[in-house]
Amino acid sequence: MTDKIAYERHGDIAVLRIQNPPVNALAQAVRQGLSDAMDRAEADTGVRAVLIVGDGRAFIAGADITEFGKPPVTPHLPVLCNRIEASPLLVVASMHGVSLGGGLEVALSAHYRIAQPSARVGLPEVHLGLLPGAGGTQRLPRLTGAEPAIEMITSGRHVKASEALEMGIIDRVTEGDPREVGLAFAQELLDRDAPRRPVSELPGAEPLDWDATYDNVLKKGRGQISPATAVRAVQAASELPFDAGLAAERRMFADLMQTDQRQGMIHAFFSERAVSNLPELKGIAPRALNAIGVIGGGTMGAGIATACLLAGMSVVLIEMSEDACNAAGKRIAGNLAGALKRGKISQPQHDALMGEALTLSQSYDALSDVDLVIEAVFEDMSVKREVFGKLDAACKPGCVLASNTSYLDINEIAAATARPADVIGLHFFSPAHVMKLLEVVVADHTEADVVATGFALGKALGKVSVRAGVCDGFIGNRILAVYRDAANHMVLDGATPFQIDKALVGFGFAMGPFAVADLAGLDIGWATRKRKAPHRHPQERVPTYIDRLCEQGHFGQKTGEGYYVYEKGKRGGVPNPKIADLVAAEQAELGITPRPFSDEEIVRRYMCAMVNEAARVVGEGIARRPLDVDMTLLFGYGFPRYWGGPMKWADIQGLDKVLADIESFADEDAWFWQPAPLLTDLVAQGRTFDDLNKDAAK
Ligand code: HSC
Repeated sequence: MTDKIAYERHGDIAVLRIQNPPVNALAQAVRQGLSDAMDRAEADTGVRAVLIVGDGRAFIAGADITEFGKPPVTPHLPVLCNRIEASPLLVVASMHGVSLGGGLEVALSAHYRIAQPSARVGLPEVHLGLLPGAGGTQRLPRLTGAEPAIEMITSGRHVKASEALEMGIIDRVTEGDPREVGLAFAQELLDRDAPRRPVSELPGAEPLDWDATYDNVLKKGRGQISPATAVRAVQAASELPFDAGLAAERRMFADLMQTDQRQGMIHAFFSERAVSNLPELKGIAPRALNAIGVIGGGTMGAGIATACLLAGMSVVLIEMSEDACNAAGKRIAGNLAGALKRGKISQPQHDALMGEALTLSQSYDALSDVDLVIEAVFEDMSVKREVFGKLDAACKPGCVLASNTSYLDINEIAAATARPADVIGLHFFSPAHVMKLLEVVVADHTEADVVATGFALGKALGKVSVRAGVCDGFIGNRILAVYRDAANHMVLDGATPFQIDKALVGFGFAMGPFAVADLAGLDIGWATRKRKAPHRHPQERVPTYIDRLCEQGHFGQKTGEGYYVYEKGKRGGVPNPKIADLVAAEQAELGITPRPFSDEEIVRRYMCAMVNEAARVVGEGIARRPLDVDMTLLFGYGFPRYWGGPMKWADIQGLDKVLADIESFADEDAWFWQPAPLLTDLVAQGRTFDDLNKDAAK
């Protein structure tokens, strides 16, 4: 027996305690240990029941994800589950913390299940590009019926113990030590001669309209294939005998294991955890974060204030006039009302947040006690510098002074204070109380504990925080500017904005770049074009046809017209017929003969532009690792999770192919398509972006 399972006797009951911290993942040694312990219990004279329980914070968090992609090692989990279920002994699982994926599958192989009230169960394999592969798609529908099982498996959601009880997944919910309540339940079952109750012997699930269910789930997944495949596995649980259903599940699991989507999603899982794990911050304590100041109460400032209030911090928000203070208060109240409606907070919590936790003031003196202040005023260097001068005078020593600028130089902002070591960029994404990404922008003089405080704030607010260096646009907006340019070039050369949007939605983005521009407001891009015009490289191609719309006051969704025309009360828009003429006029002026683009070429050019600029961002140290770029694009820019991020996408395509594409595009526009030195180097060395992630983890 391995040391991952502790075996003990308690009267007629053998207790198998899983000991594989931190979350009892089902690594090979755990599987082997469980299998051996079942053998031992069955050979142990007098044993009539087995209790499986997890030590530490969870029952079992699932199969060991680090083993995926490597050759499978015996005993395989499906075999172990069948072995547990087939035992002549009565098997009971006592669950606490999470029982996820293979963890729930082990529990479903037991004959009875008891759980703590705080326990959660789920089959989240679809979030890894997989489906439950150890009988979950066959056993769960036999307990819950097909529809609830499909909902649970295709969403991957965690189900609370009380709901799992109602659904028939568990038999009892009892508070107490998991070992003790499990023993009492097992003894009770023995005392009343309860029968073994293998789930596999229950009748198969009811029939559904499987094709319609499959189509619905596929559509909802926007190109993600694992949830739709899981529908077919549940179909097998309805139509086939248990063993044949299990074999079908196994085949589908093995097929999904070979997909790019599985690679991308597992990369996303580990990167999401690695992104805020910076070696340079090991052992560095963050500063206090009890009271937060926010300068500016527009959409962004109010969103940041809302996020901080919801995280239990007190907030002092500064605006310039009484009217502006009132407007900011209204925005925050609106945001908090949304949180109340969604059940995130209770009415008394809501009232407390709008009451003593929030101070609205016109005076910087109100900031004298805050621990960290975030400036979210107009994007103008002189305005920002003036604000930071005032913050320097008003805030206590040690207070962290942060700017929410999207692209301005944090070093220049820091220089407006006498304490540049306390200055940092904290770039939130709108709406700040909803969007998950936070770029923590580290300037030349930023102190390490100030960086640690930025990450601590991100964690407290439930954000994915990414370290970025100073440059125009930091990681995300800098890369965005370049792939947007690639899209604009394609419009000049003959693709329509609508075809481009459609092709990118087909790739997995929730929206294409032109629909996003309409949503953000075309005035933003217009202002940026004007700002950049004086410094523009003569070879840069910048279309101006959309400026004609802006000049007429059409700024996208908010005015009802942009690339698309929006009818009041209707979701989404229809292509604006004016665009074709505007583009044609510009093409004529520039002497361009439009050519057709395939959807595949559109995606390829867009992605190559993104990867090339991302490689520059990593090469220059603006992002420390390729995974930092991946997480920025995933959590701030709607990049499809199942590709893992642009760098992972590039690795999957093969960096040599990406480079070859860039070089071929350079035949038409050598200035725009200059290959990033890091990309050229990696191809020359036969290495990948993921190799750089691994180097950084050493
Ligand atoms: C599965 O079960 C497949 C099966 O259906 C079939 C298999 C059949 C195979 C057949 C072959 C023939 N593995 O998130 P945290 C690590 S798929 C390895 O920070 P929290 C995590 O990386 C699996 N490691 O903590 C981190 O490491 P670090 C289905 C795992 O409290 C540490 O644990 N299960 C791991 O915020 C702490 O994690 C899932 O998808 C795993 N399964 O959240 C569950 N799970 O410290 C995935 C965690 O070095 N896990 N780690 O950074 C989670 O959702 C969350 O981690 C928890 C804990 C909610 C468990």
